[in-house]
Amino acid sequence: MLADVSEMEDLAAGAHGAVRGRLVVTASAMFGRMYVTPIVLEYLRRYPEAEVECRFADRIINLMDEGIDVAIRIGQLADSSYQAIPVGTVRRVVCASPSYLAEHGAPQTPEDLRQHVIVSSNGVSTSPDWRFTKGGATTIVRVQPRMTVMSNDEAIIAALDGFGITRVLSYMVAAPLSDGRLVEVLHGHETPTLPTWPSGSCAASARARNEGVKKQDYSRSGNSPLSLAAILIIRVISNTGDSYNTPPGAAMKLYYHPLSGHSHRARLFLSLLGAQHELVLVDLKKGEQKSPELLKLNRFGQVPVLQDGDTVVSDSNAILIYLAKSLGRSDWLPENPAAAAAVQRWLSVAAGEIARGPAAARLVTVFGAPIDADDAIRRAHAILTLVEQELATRTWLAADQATIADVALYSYISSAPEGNVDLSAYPHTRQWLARIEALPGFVEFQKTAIGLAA
Ligand SMILES: N[C@@H](CCC(=O)N[C@@H](CS)C(=O)NCC(=O)O)C(=O)O
Repeated sequence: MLADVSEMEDLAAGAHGAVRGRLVVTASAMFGRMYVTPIVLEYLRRYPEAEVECRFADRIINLMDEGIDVAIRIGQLADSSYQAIPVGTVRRVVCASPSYLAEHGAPQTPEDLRQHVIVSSNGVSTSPDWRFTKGGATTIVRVQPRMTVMSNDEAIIAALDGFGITRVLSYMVAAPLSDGRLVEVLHGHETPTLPTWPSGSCAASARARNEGVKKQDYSRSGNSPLSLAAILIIRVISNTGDSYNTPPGAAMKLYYHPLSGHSHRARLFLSLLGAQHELVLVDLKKGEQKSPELLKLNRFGQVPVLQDGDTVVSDSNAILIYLAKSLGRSDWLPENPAAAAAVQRWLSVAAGEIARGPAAARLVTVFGAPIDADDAIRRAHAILTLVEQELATRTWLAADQATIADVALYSYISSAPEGNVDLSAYPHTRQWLARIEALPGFVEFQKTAIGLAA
């Protein structure tokens, strides 16, 4: 694939000719910054006599009038004098932070948006009408924004801050959606997709002639608008296609709740693996885990549930096993019988002593569960004493490196103080928690200021 890309780039740039002259490139502000700038920099480094002017802005630019040679356009094209190749689609995404959703609940229907705090970005559209389709039917909701901003960056900052719900384009929030800082809402209510096109102008060759570049040189040089457009097309597809162009439903989905430690266990592992996934919020307070849709996925009526294409896996430890096996990560789940047994030993502890100890104690304080708190706290200290003894002589629970055993125990031990389980007598365990938190890709378990954590 890489060889193909390089060959096509050579072809596009005219492998044997000098590449010189100036090209004017336009794209929307965020797309330009995220995807086009790195490619332009590489192009300029590769061809020292080429110049590129980048005009990245969230406004309608008339390509002819403003002398644009190469444009990356998202949306329908009007200019027929430009040669354009669609490279994919982006979606509008309605999203909010887990903290906003924990406080306000998630909208279930587009109409529910009227009861929510809306942050509207004029960067995506100035219309107050948000359009959704479900089963062929279109719903248009007129939103009443509490905050209106000019650019998408500001809308995303407000959403990340937990202020409200916003609507932006999928590529703009691909990273916070995949690492869980934002969560998409209104699944099943699709927003219209928009095509993405890089295009090159034929008019640019006339302009190049006016600037004294001989046509012959120009065509030999390879520095035609189409050459950069071709490179952009190739790179946009090969480098970034997945991050903004993933069709809805293609990524793994984790049905979860931000205050569920079992959900965090699965989410933490997805993040440590760097596995692309979508988080689907299941509102436990509203009992959504018992809805027919969720019961179809997991008849136990609980989160987390992982959906990977046709494969559905419920139970947090089962999800850890599935991910490690399906992604071939024997570093996290060793193949060797004794090492695999050592990992399983701790998965059993996670589903047994940990669930009945620190997890149960926290259920009392965070969810008001009718459980004997003293008994749960006593059980928590019993297992923490064993874990502490184990970690006094080793860095990780089951092997010389972190394994899914460590992932399985992390969430409920780190949040134990929320259930009035004091961790101060367990220094080795606290150092182990810090080691997990320092792992690349670590994602925090949402804290609740309750119990000893208040
Ligand atoms: N063994 C399951 C336990 C999952 C579990 O207890 N999930 C809780 C949230 S932490 C849940 O969905 N509770 C809601 C219910 O049972 O109705 C696992 O490891 O995933």
